[in-house]
Amino acid sequence: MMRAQRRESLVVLRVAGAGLLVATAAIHLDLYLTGYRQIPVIGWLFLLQCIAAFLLALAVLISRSRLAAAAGAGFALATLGGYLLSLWFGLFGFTEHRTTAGIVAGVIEVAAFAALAVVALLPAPGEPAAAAVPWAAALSGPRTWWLVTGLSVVALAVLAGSVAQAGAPAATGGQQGQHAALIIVIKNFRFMPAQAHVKPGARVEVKNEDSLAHTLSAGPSAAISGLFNTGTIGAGQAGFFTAPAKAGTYPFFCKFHHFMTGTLVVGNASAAAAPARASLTAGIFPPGSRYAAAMCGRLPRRHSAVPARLTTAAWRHP
Ligand SMILES: [Cu+2]
Repeated sequence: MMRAQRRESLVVLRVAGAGLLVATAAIHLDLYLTGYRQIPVIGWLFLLQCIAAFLLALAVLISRSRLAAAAGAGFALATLGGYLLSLWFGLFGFTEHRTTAGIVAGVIEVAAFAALAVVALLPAPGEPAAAAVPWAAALSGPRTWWLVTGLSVVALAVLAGSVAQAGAPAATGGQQGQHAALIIVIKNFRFMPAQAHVKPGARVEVKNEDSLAHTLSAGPSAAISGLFNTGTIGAGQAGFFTAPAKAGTYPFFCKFHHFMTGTLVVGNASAAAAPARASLTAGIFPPGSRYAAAMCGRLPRRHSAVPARLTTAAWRHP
């Protein structure tokens, strides 16, 4: 009687654990398809998570081995760990913040871990406790429940604490309705236009058409960071900033996705202001710096940091 009960509960836990793994795969696949595939490295990791979770779920169901269950439990914890790291420090230039999908995935990962850890640690009916896995023997029986429950509670507490600390996308709608001289649209992790021309002190609206939050911030060079910044713009919302009063070329980026970059050209930076801009650029970016190189590579010729006249003069009179 006891044996039949235990066998039944193990089957229920195994199916539940596999189902929860598939659920985490589905969330990652959905996020991948709705935008995360645009993120370098993270996009591939999401796809990899989806494939691995699905294969592990199949292995747990088909092989019924405790090793597969242990691998599934470990993988669920590892996925949670990756999420927490991206919340705390950012991963591969990507910083996650509080989203419903993230919280739901985190809770499901803890549940998948709990179910599969019990399957991995409890000997099947008739199986000797020490079979194949010596350390499992010491953990079988009531200790299993305490261990798994304890770890799950700790994981949930860390998740709750991290999510509470991480910023939620702020609503910036309060500033809407004011006249904007320029609209920059963010879509598919790109600023459009990536090179925007405005008058000094102009008001710029930034529309976020992605399904997750972005910022448009001056930088990443410390010399210009803080010159302008929309703050966090939630999905489908708009943010605003005021262009610098001084003519020049100002790089900007997204604080959550550092690969998202663009340039704000303030004033008539292509003709009269060219020498001024060149000195400004030189001041911001020491010659030979990474960003100076990036700027020269990215900007069209007419926005080159070196004034055209100077270049031709140098060529005519070597
Ligand atoms: Cu972004």
